[in-house]
Amino acid sequence: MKELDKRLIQVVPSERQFRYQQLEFYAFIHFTVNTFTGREWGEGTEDPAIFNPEKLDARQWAKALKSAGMRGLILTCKHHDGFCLWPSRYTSHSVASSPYRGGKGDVVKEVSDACREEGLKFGVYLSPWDRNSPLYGQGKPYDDYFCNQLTELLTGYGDVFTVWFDGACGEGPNGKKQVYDWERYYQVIRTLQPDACINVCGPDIRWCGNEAGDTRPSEWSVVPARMRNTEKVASLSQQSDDAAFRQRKITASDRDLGSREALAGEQNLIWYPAEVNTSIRPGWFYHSEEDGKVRSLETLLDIYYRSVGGNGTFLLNIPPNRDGLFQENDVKRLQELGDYLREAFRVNLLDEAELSADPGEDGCGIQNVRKDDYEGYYKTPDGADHCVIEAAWKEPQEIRHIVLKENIRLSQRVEKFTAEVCLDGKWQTVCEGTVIGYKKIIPLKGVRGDKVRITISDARVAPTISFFGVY
Ligand code: FUL
Repeated sequence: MKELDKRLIQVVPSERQFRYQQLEFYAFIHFTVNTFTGREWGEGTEDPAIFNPEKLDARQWAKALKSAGMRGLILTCKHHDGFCLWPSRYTSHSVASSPYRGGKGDVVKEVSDACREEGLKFGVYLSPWDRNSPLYGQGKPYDDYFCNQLTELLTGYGDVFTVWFDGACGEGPNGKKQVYDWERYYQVIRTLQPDACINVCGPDIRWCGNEAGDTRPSEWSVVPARMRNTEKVASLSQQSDDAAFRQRKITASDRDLGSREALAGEQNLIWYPAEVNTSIRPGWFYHSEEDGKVRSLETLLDIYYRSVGGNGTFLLNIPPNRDGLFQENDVKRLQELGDYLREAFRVNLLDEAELSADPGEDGCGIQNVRKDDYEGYYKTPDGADHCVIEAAWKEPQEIRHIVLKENIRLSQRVEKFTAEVCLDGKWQTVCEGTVIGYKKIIPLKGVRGDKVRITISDARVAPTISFFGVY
């Protein structure tokens, strides 16, 4: 076991993965000809003349996303229908053939500019599956076409924080399937935007395995390298237009990706953190008949706690309507969510608490956990794989959230912990958990107490805590 632990903590995030994780919460924007046909997957035969979002205002999107506390946006620059939201030099199946801004429009430019103005990161979704391109299914000629499009997107619109590759691989217009040259696509991205993560069918960020917002109770970031299996992802996500698949719950067999038991026999391990992607509405694209089906504040909060607060990131889709605007129900919900989160995490009660830890420091004292950064952190001496951290107040406090973060620069180490709250000498367990990782949020229904105790009872080599918050 000890030898295994030593091997596990060697696996740490790359700089780009480390930065990505800290974005926590960001948006997906699904927008294309489907918005105008009412479909989820286009055929590739749509007339560009139907694309005319006359009131498109990317700043309205960016402002609404910021109001929710999001830090980035990923735009479907080309979905499976092959229609390009920018005037690509390599196809006429794009905004250039549409009436939008008299054929002079460029949605990718408008959106990336709005992101920069509002301080959001900008990312691209480019579907490898293209139901319009006559080159699709021909091998290298299509890969050339795809790399040319990638190059346009990665050189024309400033910094890109991610390229999001969905694995869907169906037939093209000539009935043929394409074998994607992933390594070549990755090379283009690494060369042109070395700081960008490549998600899902890529080496940096892992798809959590469903599109419903479901999460694993223990979501590990150190997993077997064979998780990076694009074929598996491809066959899974190909079914994603099927409602049953979207609602699919993670089954028992998918549950454990990274416990010691799951990793013991694995030679090749990687840092591959989970991203939870789901839509604020039933569909990825806008359908007016779903205006009444915007997910509730309660549901979104629950997904937020389980994703951002469950060692993952949260990619929430908000589809613009045919005018090119977010519908008012979505705007309202985003604002409510942001207001709730800002208020919930406004005052860290730990600022007023006395803080102690046993065992004491290893040059990395407990007082470091008061600041939410990675400069300082708490760590036990190597080999001390457990610890107790206690916060105490002079007066009882009303506690609604406990937040814990590991110093993931030193890998993910905590295997088991409990959180307890004490009132008048009586201890009450409020959480028994496994993974902390990047961040663990424990939502409470308002528990009164004058002490909070975190007991880490099992960890790989020696646990670290980089931040502790009580709200
Ligand atoms: C899936 C696609 O097929 C859906 O249309 C959507 O883009 C989703 C995010 O990925 O695999």
